[in-house]
Amino acid sequence: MAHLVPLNPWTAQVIMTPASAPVFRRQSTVTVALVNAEPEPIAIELDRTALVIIDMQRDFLEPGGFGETLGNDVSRLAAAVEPCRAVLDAARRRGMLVIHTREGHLSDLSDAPPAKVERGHPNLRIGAPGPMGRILIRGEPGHDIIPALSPIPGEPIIDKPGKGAFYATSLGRLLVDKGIANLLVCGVTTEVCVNTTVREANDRGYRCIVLADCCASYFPEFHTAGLAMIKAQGGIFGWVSGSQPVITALAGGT
Ligand code: C5J
Repeated sequence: MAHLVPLNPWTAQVIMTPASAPVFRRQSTVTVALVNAEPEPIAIELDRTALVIIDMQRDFLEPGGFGETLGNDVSRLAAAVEPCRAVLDAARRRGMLVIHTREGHLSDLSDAPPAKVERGHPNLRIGAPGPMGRILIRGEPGHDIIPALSPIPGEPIIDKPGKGAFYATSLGRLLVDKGIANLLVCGVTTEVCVNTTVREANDRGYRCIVLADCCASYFPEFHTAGLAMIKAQGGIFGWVSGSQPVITALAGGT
């Protein structure tokens, strides 16, 4: 069903996609989609939106990596992979900027603060040898993004030494250069690197939409709380949606 609704400054053209997600077009080439989210739906300019996939690395999702050395059940993160892949496919179809991040350190640990390295069992610390190479070290097999979500040529990969993707990286510059205003955020873990990145992005003025089923935690209660903290108080750090509303929004207006 298509309606003509006068929207100022948008044009009168409103297209209802099959899933009833309205897509508004402005007279320029800007396309705006309404994403169903909490605490409320949010309209985003798709051309000014990037998908950011946080740390979907073997070190966090597979046995023998950093996550497991910290005593976690890594199988808890598996549920996020398929929804994340579906959103990644939709973003690629749309031609949207897709950014992958990886947490990890230089092989000489010069970018790893002792306060971070010293935690955990001495034989299993960052830089120690493990079944997927040295733990959380760039270039080692465990540092790779899992095959299901492998970056393709042209998709930036941000290597970060911290939990937040802005700290000591080129992410901020990249987003400014690409004119990005909104971030669709997926990845692991919800309460650590996803939350830290969203908070950093929020302070820098980005609208962040976190896709709940595309994120996961070793602690289900932290996943729930992590999302609740983002969307509380009128969306104090951002919005929370899911893979399906975002896939619908990305499919609209083509
Ligand atoms: C953690 C991350 N949990 N990517 N890193 O240490 O969330």
